[in-house]
Amino acid sequence: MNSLFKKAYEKIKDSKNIVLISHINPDGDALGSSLSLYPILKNMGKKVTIFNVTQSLPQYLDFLPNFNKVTNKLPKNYDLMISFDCGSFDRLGIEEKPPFLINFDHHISNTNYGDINIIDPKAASTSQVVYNFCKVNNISIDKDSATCMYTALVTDTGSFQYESVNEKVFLMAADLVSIGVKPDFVAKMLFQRDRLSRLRLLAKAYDTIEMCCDGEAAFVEVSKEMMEITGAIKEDTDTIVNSVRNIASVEVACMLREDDEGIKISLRSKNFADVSKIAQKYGGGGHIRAAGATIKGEYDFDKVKNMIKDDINEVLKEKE
Ligand SMILES: [Mn+2]
Repeated sequence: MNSLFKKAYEKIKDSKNIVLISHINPDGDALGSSLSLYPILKNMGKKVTIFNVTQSLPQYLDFLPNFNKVTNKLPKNYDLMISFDCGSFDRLGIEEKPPFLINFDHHISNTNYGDINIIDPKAASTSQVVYNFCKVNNISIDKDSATCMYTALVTDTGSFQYESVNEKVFLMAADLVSIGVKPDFVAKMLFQRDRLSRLRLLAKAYDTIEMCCDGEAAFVEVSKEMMEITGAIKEDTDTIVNSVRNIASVEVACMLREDDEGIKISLRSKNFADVSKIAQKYGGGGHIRAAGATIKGEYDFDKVKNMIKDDINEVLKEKE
């Protein structure tokens, strides 16, 4: 890993015009880790574009330093692209292969689509991979970068609750706080700026919770109609599946959401089930405890539930 970090740094030093890119519909880790490198590369005198193909970026992340510099226009001439938190090339949402690509990620399912692939599935967030990259290369991290890295860490660990959280995660967080990150500020920005439309949507969605597999699994639905009635937006659906996973007896939670392409399934598990297996079966991906896929074609909620129920039963057998 250290030699890859050094190789990547040499490539960055040799480049002039750099594009930082993260996956479509970015989360806190995708945007946070890409934004964290921006001040560092600017300091090195590079021309930097922060690109994301998504039309409307998640508002809850608008406090991240340099958030307003994210653009969905790719520059014509650039010599290096660096991708963050993106498991496969198609999730970047660009057509042409970049001249050179460095791929920073922590998804075990990463397809190694870059010229340099720095994938650490043990990392709690991609921002931890970027942090390690900085440490190995003695790159100093300023407060803006630290705030982005910290936010990415908080969001990707469910506020330091997941199994990925270990001593290294807290040491990184402590180091970032010593640089000037204010954890209460980040927490207020992330969790205390809720929208009424989101709460209204939660009420409707929770009403659809259906238990199955002897209480070890649960489904929850989000229809287009619910979204319209409540005025909710897509990011309002983000935490629903986690809340369903939080039911005491539940090992696997599955949210089904209607969108233009079909029915999107989001899966979570608590202790042992590998839900990435289910997501992969339907062309998606993710982590052992959090994964997703889109089921295209003529499906309704009940059809998808019946299909997924068998898959859930399979992964529930993994116990012991
Ligand atoms: Mn991530």
